[in-house]
Amino acid sequence: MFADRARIFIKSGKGGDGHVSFRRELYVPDGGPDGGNGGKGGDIIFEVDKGLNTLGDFRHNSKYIAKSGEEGGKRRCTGRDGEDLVIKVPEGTVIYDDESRKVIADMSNDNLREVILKGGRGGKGNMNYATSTMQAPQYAQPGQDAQELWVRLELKVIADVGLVGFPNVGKSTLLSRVTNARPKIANYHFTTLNPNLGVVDLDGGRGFVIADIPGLIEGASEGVGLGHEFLRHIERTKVIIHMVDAASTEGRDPVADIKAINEELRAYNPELLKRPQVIAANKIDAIYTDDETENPVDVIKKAFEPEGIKVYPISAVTGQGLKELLYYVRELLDSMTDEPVMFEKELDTDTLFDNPNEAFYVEKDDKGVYVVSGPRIDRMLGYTNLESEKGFNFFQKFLRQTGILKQLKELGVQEGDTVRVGDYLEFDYYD
Ligand SMILES: Nc1nc2c(ncn2[C@@H]2O[C@H](COP(=O)(O)OP(=O)(O)OP(=O)(O)O)[C@@H](O)[C@H]2O)c(=O)[nH]1
Ligand SMILES: [Mg+2]
Repeated sequence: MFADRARIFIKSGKGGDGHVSFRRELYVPDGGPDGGNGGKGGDIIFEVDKGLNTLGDFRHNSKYIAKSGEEGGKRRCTGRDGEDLVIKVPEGTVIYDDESRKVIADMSNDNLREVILKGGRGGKGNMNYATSTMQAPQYAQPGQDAQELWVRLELKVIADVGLVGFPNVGKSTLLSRVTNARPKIANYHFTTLNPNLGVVDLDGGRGFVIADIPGLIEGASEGVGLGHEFLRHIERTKVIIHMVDAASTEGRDPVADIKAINEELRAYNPELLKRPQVIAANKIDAIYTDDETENPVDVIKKAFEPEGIKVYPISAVTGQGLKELLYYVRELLDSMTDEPVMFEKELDTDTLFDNPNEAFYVEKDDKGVYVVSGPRIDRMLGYTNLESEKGFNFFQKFLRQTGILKQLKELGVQEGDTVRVGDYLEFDYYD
């Protein structure tokens, strides 16, 4: 079944707990602590599968949970890491946070694989906690919590050109005529129920992809007809072919139709109206005029060419005028950047799991080391990969936003002083 939207629950794996145990060997009295570390929980990873073209599978399964890390063992055994869960989606899938509706990731172009939720860090076993004063630590660190989130997936197909217009104006006929696609064509409204994609091959010019979507009608942006549901499929397109029945075979007024559809585009997303548009005045083979009536193509031209929108008279059935239309579309595409249209990340999931109510402490120990610790710090370290540039930037921002930097300064930190964050991370302080 074709589906271009889904709402699913995702959860990473919890970190395995650290273990508490002591060495017990024959002839070795008072063995030291040897409880191993817990394993890391599995990540939730989204990956593009170019063979997929629908989100239909998500209709059957809406919960995706990665494996937890295993508990550490005796004899310094580290628990096994939980397996990552890789969720395959079609190219062009945009992932939104369900609650805020912010974009988490756009799985298209170069972004073919992204970790969306990180598994919890494994807890440290008690082998890590022996000190000169504490020979038999009974404490091991618990594994870090999993992250969980409801997300919305929306497939926004990847096409250069979008084809819009009222039902029955001949959109699918054009697609079938100029591309390899074979969409359903019939003389009734809403023949097309799902978007169709087709590739145009042009002699002497680069080809491009056209998306044909179900017909729009007045009030579509409020849900009339098939609604504006399918407009998401032209959000990535760079040029819009606006098709109209110039012959008024159903008695409609082409100029009023074009205005009505543009109004729906604006209501859905004002950006759509900023895209270059070309009007395809279709069904010219069926236009009958006498001396009294003006040719409807001229009427359309008078109405829209002063606004800079070109009008191409065509017949999708006979093929008349198609070449000129397609070469003009190619020209428009060539005048624009090659940059693919992508949806920018608006929400870093890491920030969702930073809980400002959790405690943290900033203090100076007796050796002059500045120590930053507490549950909020442990949590942050668990989801931040300091080895990546992105993670490191996040870490710096975290230090600033939480007020940790300010507190360090108040305690008198100087350039070159040692700062320890959590149990293990140490660095020299530089402003
Ligand atoms: N005379 C004439 N008829 C056409 C032309 N183009 C399409 N038609 C007819 O118009 C009817 C509708 O064509 P479709 O291509 O299914 O229209 P559509 O815009 O995709 O319609 P929806 O999918 O319902 O929105 C069919 O009967 C076509 O044969 C044309 O250039 N001339
Ligand atoms: Mg159609």
